[in-house]
Amino acid sequence: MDWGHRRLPPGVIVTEQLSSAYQTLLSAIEAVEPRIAQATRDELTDQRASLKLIASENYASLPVLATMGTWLSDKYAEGTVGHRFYAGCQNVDVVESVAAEHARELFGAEYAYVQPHSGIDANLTAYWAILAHHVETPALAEFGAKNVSELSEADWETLRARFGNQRLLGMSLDAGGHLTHGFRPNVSGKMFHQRSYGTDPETQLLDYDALAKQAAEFKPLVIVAGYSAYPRRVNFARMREIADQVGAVLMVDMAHFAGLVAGKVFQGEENPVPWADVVTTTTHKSLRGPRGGLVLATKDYAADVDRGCPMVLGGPLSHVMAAKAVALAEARTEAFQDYAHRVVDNARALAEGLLKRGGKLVTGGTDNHIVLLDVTGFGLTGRQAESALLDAGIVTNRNSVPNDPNGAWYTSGVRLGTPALTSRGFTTSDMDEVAAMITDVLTATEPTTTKEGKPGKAKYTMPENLASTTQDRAAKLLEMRPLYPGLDL
Ligand code: DSN
Repeated sequence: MDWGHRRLPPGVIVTEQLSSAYQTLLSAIEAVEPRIAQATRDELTDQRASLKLIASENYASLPVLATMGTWLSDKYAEGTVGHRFYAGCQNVDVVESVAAEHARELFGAEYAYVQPHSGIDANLTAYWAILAHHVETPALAEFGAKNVSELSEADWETLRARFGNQRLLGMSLDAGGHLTHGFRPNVSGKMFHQRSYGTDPETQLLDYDALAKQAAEFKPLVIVAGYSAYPRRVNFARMREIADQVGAVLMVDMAHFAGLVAGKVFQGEENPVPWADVVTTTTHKSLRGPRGGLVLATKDYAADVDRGCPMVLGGPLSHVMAAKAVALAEARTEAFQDYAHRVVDNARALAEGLLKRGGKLVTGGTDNHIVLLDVTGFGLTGRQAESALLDAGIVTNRNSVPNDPNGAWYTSGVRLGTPALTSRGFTTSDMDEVAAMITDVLTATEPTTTKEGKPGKAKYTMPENLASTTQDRAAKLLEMRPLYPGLDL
């Protein structure tokens, strides 16, 4: 059946049979707990009716979603393929092997571990694998023990102190790094002595020479590359060189841009896999898979990564590993490569649309899937801009900009991303209209003033009808690019 969406990635197009299968499933849920069936239907309605610009979100295909809803969920399978702590894991072994095979072949990795339940879990697995490799294994040899249970109390205390003395260098939060890259509110900041690298104060771009200098002074065990809100590509060959100069492990968190690596937009020095020791990712962002994580590693780290469950992970989610396999199979197609390239074209079009209307962008533009709009030029905080846009049917998230004067709660920016709208089939000219809508809303939004007469940080006013007229503009675009066309719920 031709839905007029041949350029969408595979799996988005539904058949009538799949549509009636979903209707039947929702009726079965309704019979048990109607509020959950209703919330599930309402979520589809809301997702269909809003312009989703959250850079970390996407729409998984229906085969990916359907794969999560099975009895694979009912099996415990702690351990690894062929080496489980429970009996009867033969089918989970198939699921995990197929998912890992797709991950290795898609990304050209020596080893893939598909069990992490989320990005944080993937990073925790990676950190403990690195600590096991570089701290625990040498200590066991030194103390003449095969594993930690053989250590004397004194040797165990020595090892624990060594774990606590390791250093990590990651990108700062306001430059676009992630909480799990060593920040104190996250366990990674409690495990490691941490320092952050930022961006150049003028260009807001990564300054590799400054980073090399900082690494030489700090001498970290781990350098973490990767970002959640940096709108540019990273040269991982240069990151490798910096890590090698100080004997550090290079870990890359590609959660945001895994789809652009899979889709062969990021190649050569922009593809982290050939350069890093360990690469982590989520599977649900630009990769368009189920909510989850995975770790890629060189052969050297494979045995250490395999200890993720039960060291830091609970029993693997077999139904989600199955859905990862389906999503990774989709990502190995030419259609997915086309999708990934359109994600970047759309981000560039969104950036150009904002710039030509006077918007100020962190780094002056984008060359990945993220656009970081500095909203101070509109006289707003990120929080006000996020809320005003949401009123108008445009879903974004507020985000710090480098050296943000408004702090991490109010912020000075909104982060925009194109993976989700590109999955719906949005084109570059659609993105120009989205840029116009964002500019119109933010230009007309005013901060309310404090008692002292200064602009406040949280509240705002919008002209009457602006929200509804913008929602109408959004509806025109969204009707042309339906979500799950043919899914009649
Ligand atoms: N929450 C994700 C994001 O929005 O980028 C990162 O974990």
